[in-house]
Amino acid sequence: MDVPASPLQCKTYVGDLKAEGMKFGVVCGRFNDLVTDRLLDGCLSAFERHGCDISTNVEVAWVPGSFELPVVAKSMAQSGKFDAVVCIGAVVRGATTHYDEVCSAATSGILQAGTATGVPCVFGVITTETMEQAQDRAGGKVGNKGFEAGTTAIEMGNLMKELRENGSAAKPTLD
Ligand code: INI
Repeated sequence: MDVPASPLQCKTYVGDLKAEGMKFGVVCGRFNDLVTDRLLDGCLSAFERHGCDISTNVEVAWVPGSFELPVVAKSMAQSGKFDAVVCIGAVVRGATTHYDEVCSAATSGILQAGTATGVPCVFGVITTETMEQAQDRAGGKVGNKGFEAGTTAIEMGNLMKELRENGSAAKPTLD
């Protein structure tokens, strides 16, 4: 990966996209599973494309909806087994009156799971006005946001490892 130029030759860290030997947790919401199934496929193909053996190094947990993603993500992160955790969900405004609550609970909960543990917890939740827009982002005309979430997990997992080994980052908080 190209590393952006650093001013004054600072030490610079960028996570690479090699996933061989890395371990990932994935939490996937069943709500709107026509979409989340496709996002999960995209995420897993990103792991495979970058060298991860998904049959041994990836665990997938299904939850009812996006609201439930954070509790499982935090627990997976605290297990100490994973380099990163990906959260996958699809919140569609057309289908719900509590869109804003579900979005904000998922967003702040996933952020908190990552910052509290030091294990990257990736936001692979798409939030759209319509089901068509959601499908566009799940392998349709706007690409697959699950694939992007997978590559983000690889980059962030490698960055944290590199910072812990050669830079300045704390070990993950496991309790
Ligand atoms: N969960 C979603 O992931 N997407 C949605 O669009 C959605 N809607 O429409 O309500 C949704 N609701 C369920 C929610 O995530 C919880 O599972 C439920 O409230 C139980 O806690």
